[in-house]
Amino acid sequence: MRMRGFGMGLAAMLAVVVAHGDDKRPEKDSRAEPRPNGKQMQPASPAASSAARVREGMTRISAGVNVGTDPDFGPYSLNVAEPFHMDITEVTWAKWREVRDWAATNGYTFADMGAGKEDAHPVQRVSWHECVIWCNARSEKEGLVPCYTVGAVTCRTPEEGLPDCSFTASGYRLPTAIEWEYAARGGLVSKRFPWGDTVTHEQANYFSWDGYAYDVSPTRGAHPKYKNGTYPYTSPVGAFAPNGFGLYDMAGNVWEWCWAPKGASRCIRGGSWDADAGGLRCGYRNVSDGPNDRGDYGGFRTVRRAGQ
Ligand SMILES: [Ca+2]
Repeated sequence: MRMRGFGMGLAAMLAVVVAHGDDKRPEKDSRAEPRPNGKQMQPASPAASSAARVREGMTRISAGVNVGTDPDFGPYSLNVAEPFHMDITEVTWAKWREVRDWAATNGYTFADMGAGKEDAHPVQRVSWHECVIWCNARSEKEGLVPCYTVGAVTCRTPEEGLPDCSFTASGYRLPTAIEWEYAARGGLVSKRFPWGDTVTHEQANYFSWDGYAYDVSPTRGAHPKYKNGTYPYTSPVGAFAPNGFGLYDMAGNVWEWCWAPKGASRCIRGGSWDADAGGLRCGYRNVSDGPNDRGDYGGFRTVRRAGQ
């Protein structure tokens, strides 16, 4: 498993995962639960009735259940009880700076400036804690109610401690791991990737090698279209075909942080330009307990409660 850049804590975690086989899940989830009523998932699709309330750059993900058997991780059950809106792309470097610059004059602080190759490429080198704070800043900037609080006070700096999340607030937040995977699968059931069971450089920005039978790319190594520029070899967001929900880069480009409450393991999902095909799988969870871990390979996208 080729993954780098999220600090010693994550490196140690990964070492354990690799030692026991890279298909072992480091945390429990709802997999292997009985299939509710024996029903298959109802494919989600944009709801025309609420389309007007979906903000630019987001799409509506309908509530539903995706139940199946992953080729590598086995039985799973992803139950999304409430519809939500999700950024169709990773947060870009330009969007990150726009909100961060506003935040800097409105009571927010960040431990690091983050980074990005170009405006339309994803932001990278952002920690989980900074992404949470950025979500709050984006909410306030757009007149929405921030989701994250520390002691009932809006979280605006890393020094305030780990936040709680209000899932009923109107603002932006990180997706839960269940929401992220449900969205990544894009309505397909029991598939390894958002589009099917094999991967090539035609479908995603990642590091290809012959270590996995399902990596059938005729080109190997870093993506040939994006490795000739300057480091890092990210691609502009949305450079590959979207999945069935209209979401781009749910596999590859940059890893994406997911929400986790205090005491739970945080995870980043979907692989990156430097990760191999194993990291790109919908069911793979890359775990990091450090809220301030950061790497050149990690970014995020946001979600909102639907109907706000
Ligand atoms: Ca991604």
